[in-house]
Amino acid sequence: MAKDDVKLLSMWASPFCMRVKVALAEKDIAYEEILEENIMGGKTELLLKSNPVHQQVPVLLHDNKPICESTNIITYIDEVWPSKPLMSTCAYEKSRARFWADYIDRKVHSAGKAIWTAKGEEEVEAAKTAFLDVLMFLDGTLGDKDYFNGETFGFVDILLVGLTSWFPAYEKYGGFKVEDNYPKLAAWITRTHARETVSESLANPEKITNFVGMLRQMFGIE
Ligand SMILES: N[C@@H](CCC(=O)N[C@@H](CS)C(=O)NCC(=O)O)C(=O)O
Repeated sequence: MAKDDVKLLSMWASPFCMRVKVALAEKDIAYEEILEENIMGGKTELLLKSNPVHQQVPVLLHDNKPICESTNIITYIDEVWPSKPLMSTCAYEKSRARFWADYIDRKVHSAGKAIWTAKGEEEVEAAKTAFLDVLMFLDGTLGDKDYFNGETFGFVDILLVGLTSWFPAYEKYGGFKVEDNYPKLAAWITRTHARETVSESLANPEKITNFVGMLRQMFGIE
């Protein structure tokens, strides 16, 4: 059988790209990463052609066929390369995983962005409280388990772990620590970041925090 041709249109600081990279690493799929150098100032023809609707990374190109939207991409990866499944086969467990995937996708990145784009103490405080409220439900559903799926690192863990690469920036600009509020979730972050598939896929947190500082300057926040 011919080898799969897998490419990932990506951007180094994108938490959505990082989660796809974790999924590819978990499945041990070889791929070529094609970095968009200037996602804000000029997108490549390849990206515009591959994702004309949203014009965003990540895009997975599998044998030149584009697959867009990170959660959709990870679902696709799990279907096409079924060994080491990321999702349970139980319908109820699957529905729970999809529920939390949707919650993470709707809430986490936008609540985090509200922190670093907030202006003035009051706005920062409100954004911080709202972000911690979002984490409260994740901490609650994780409970005493090692991973969201139970004993094995899976779909929900992968969706969230990419986004955690920006948490140090939220903590810096929101003036809080996840571990002071949700030690179990903080322990999950430490546990998941220790996995090779994660550590090799996530960008350096300091570099991301500096990048966020640069965005704040660009947006006239500081
Ligand atoms: N819902 C999308 C979000 C992707 C996204 O926000 N990508 C950003 C980089 S983090 C992007 O391409 N931004 C450029 C733009 O929106 O023009 C997903 O899950 O893939």
